[in-house]
Amino acid sequence: MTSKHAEINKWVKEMAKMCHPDHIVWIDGSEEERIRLEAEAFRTGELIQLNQEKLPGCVYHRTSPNDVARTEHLTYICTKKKADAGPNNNWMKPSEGYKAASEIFRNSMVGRTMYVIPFSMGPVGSPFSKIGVELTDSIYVVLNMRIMTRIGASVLEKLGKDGQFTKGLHSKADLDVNRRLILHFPEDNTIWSVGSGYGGNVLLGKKCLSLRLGSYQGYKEGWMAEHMLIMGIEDPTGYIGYIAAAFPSACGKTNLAMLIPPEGLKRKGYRIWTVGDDIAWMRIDTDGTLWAVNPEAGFFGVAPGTNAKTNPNMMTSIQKNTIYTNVLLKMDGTVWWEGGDPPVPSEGIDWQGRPWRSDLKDENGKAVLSAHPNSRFTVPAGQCPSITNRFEHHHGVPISAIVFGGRRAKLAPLVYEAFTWQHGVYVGATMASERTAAQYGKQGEVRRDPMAMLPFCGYNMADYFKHWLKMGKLMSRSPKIFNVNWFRTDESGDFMWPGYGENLRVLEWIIDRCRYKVGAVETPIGYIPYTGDIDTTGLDMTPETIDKLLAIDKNEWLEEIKGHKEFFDMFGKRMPKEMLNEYEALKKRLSK
Ligand code: GTP
Ligand code: SPV
Ligand code: MN
Repeated sequence: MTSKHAEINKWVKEMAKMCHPDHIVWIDGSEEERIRLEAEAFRTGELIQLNQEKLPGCVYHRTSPNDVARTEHLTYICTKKKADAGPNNNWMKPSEGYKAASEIFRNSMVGRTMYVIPFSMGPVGSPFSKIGVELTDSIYVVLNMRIMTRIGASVLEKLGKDGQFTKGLHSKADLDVNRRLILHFPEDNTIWSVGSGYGGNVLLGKKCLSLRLGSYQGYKEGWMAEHMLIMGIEDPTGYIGYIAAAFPSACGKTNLAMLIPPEGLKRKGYRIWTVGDDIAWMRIDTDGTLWAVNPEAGFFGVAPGTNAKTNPNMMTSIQKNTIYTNVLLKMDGTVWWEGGDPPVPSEGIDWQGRPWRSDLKDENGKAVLSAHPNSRFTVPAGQCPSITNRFEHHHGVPISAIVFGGRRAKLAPLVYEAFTWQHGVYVGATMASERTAAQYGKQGEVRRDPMAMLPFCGYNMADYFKHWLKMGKLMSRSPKIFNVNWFRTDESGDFMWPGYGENLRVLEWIIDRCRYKVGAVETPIGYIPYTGDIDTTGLDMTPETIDKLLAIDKNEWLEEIKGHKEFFDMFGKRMPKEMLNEYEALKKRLSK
């Protein structure tokens, strides 16, 4: 089979000439096709079928042990000019990138099948959607793309004879970390990923297209591609306020997006609607306000820590039609992970395929993990009980508040509100968070991660800040901007805030601020709540603890902002002067 689209046909032929697959299969997205591909993957061991009585439609996959998270040091932006990629990205010249990767792609698919996956980010045919075609030698990738995006015949139909599309090429090659490259060519609308089989590296619609190429296109075309969840908060009057929130990888987006209100707030009449858990595309609509869509069709969520208490909606979602990656495989053909629902299984096969027992200790006497800390599940968004009925709507939802946040054991208060849009951009631009298992590198180390986009901004971040400032000016009414921190710890290192569903108590304040229903205390870093304005009904928490959660230590902040300046200085003259002005103003407020 080929398509009606001459450019696609020609490109598939060229890529096949380089990779040399035995067969080429065009993916149509049908149920029959899913069953056929799964059966083949069961035969080869690429997938294991799970207990179909307990987990109908669910399958299991292990990645190679050296291939369990995004590899940012092997991820490149290939633009003609180095300065266009910026100091925030690894850079290669496009010609060098193509050359280095071709050497790994060459003959990488001998003995394998190349699957051609036409996919749409956003509903097929919606004016705000983007189409891509991913070529891959992995059935696991095909089946994940089937859940995470809209794939198949309808997408090709939409492209017609000459529609625009992103060219994505992926091969597992030999899964050698020394022969792995994740390359983006924004100027060619092309992605080449080789040598990996891990989600964020290989599901090219997600981080590669929707964020790295997307952010670049948004900059050129006047919209925004962000690493944000989108959720609706329905208040007791039936009004739904929508927020978009950017937290770095594994910092709580999925959990927040589908939280279940704590008893007291539920009784008040609060209800949550999930729009997205990882990516937001936002644009200014004809009414002059900011609207957001989730371009994805599924969730690729972190397993550890997910249980019926922390995230009941997700536990309900993942009982069927789910792909589990790098979790514990139990003897009864079901799955488990650290922080999963009790009871802890006594034995199973761990994420590396080794026998595991709950009393197993490593050489240092520490419990051996059954699941990798970045183990994940892939699940259709439609299975989430709180999914919004606006999911397929091309307008998406109007955004009242933008929320930034990260993991900060110290310093950052539970919540604060920026004074203005420009100040809010500064708050986002100076975000920092402790590194998590979602990326390689030293865990727990605090690093700057502006707008949670450091690994995903496909162009010079100074230009990205400029773009944010400009978008604010173009809006007739811009969302208010907030910062939250669920991860502040006390003297003994325990989280002071209960988190998860209880986070709604903070969102209630945020929405009330957006509707001018509640006052606030002015501090040097922004507005914070009056202690009594955070509803703690039913929480075992004293006003003193709330005060501690909201405390701002001027000296610690003066120390912190030295890092802001250092970060900005990396961008030299390209850094917008508004950001430097905000820095000076903050310094002055803190020194008073
Ligand atoms: P990516 O998919 O990597 O972009 O991550 P994410 O931001 O969607 O993170 P996710 O919601 O999956 O949470 C990651 C980890 O943080 C999980 O282990 C959660 O259990 C934990 N977590 C989420 N929300 C909270 C919270 O409010 N408090 C605490 N203490 N932990 C949380
Ligand atoms: C993240 O790391 O931010 C994720 C998972 O959402 S991945 O798709 O692997 O990037
Ligand atoms: Mn993410």
